[in-house]
Amino acid sequence: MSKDRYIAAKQKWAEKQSARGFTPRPVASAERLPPGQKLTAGFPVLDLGVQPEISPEEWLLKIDGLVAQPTSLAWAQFNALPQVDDASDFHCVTTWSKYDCRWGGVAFTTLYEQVQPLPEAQFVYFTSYDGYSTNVPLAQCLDADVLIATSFDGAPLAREHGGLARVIIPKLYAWKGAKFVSGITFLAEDKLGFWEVRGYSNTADPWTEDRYA
Ligand SMILES: Nc1nc2c(c(=O)[nH]1)N[C@H]1C(S)=C(S)[C@@H](COP(=O)(O)O)O[C@H]1N2
Ligand SMILES: [Mo]
Repeated sequence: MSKDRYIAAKQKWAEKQSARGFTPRPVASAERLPPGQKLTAGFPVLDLGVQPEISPEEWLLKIDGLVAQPTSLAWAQFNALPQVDDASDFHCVTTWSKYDCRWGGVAFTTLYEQVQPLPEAQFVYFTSYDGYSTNVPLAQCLDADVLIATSFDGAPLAREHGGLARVIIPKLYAWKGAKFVSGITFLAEDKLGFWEVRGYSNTADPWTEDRYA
């Protein structure tokens, strides 16, 4: 990411913070819609053809790999962690974008602090109840807008959109956010996920149309 883009992204984050509790400010679409994207009013569903039904009783989020305190969080334990809200834009590589998605859940950094990754941990590998996986450099997971979301628009996250819990990483194409998330593994070396081994870009920056490798 260029320095200018990095600064613009941070500035957008700061503006969002100051707008918390209010309707997000309208932003000119020329500055807001990444190149090659079209705005959608609806909310398309993309999955692998299965939407696993995991009850709150059986749901577990396993966090392991290069961490001092590996853990498996049950649904009640997960929901007892500090909760955050964030509104962000959502960009799918298939060229649709959705503005002002209001997510609620647990910040990635909260989990990070809990498991205490070792210094060697540089990459994160997410796994899901439907067999999906995706990978993201750890540094990109530590922005405050990266969430494990359990609500959308103030209601529990629908199963079709990844409930009980899904990962949201607003600055990357949406395939980098695992729906139905079941595991978070901290690694020293990068490990390609489901779409990354099938030719999707490993870096997935919507602003540079970094779609396919
Ligand atoms: N577990 C899982 N997560 C996934 C996917 C999937 O097939 N399985 N698809 C990805 C893709 S390509 C996109 S665009 C978004 C779609 O999220 P949505 O169905 O809520 O729009 O989820 C991402 N996360
Ligand atoms: Mo996608």
